Amino acid sequence: MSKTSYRAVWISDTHLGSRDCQSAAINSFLKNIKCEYLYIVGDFIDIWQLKRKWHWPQDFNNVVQRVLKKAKKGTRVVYIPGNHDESFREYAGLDFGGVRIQKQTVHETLDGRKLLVMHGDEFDAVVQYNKWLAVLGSAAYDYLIYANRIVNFLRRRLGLPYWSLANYLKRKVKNAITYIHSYEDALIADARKRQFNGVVCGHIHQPVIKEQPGFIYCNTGDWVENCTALVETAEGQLEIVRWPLMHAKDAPREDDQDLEEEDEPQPSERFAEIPVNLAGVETFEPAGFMNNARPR
Ligand SMILES: [Mn+2]
Repeated sequence: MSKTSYRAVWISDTHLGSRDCQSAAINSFLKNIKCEYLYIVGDFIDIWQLKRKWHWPQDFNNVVQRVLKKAKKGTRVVYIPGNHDESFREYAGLDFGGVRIQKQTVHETLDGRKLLVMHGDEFDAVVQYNKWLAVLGSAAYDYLIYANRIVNFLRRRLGLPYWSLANYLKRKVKNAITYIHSYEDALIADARKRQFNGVVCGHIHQPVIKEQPGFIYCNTGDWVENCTALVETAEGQLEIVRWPLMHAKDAPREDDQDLEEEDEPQPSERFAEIPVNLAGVETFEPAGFMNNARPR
């Protein structure tokens, strides 16, 4: 399969570390695209979830590897931490394997528009109707997603396609709609005031492109419910790409073969010659680590 080329790609809210991350879908998406710029717009790794319960299957590693591989092959990768991975904000300005960490950034489109790129949780305090947001970052949202999983397990048994309970509620609950609109308005007002021609954000898991005279608001969506990305095509068009949801169990096994073809040094070669002095260093049982146990 040949890869689709884009000028720029924005993904956010992948929530690696959460059981609800659609890792097969994001892997497949990253495998099948090429881009000059890749922006990871926050909540890439869900540190909140990892602290509660350690969950890190190989599939999550593959997502990280695909990002690093793109950086290695020349894609300019910028990682903007969100609220679920806010500890990375401390490293703003640093480069990790070609991945630049920044709190916010600016993307210039092919036609010269300047877009402010940010996760968007910065506006949690500003938005008045923040009930839904309180839900989004809380245990209640986890229960909602859990209920979503059960509903869809049953639907799959019945041969029905995926259906998002969370999206359904967001559309139906008046508070949620009011919240979403206030959130969008707050970001638009701020970016306009700062003379940007548009804003790209994530955070509320609502993929959308809204055009106003002289301004564009883009929300990349997420990889928990929607499996969406924002792209700038080679011609400079901004579009939302909806990737088909793939259940990890059904995803083809050979899907990750391409990652294993890398001529990376084997771990034994890489670490063999490094002299280590473990004096004063707290060590842990390697067996526990190998079993994917939660690090202390
Ligand atoms: Mn967020």
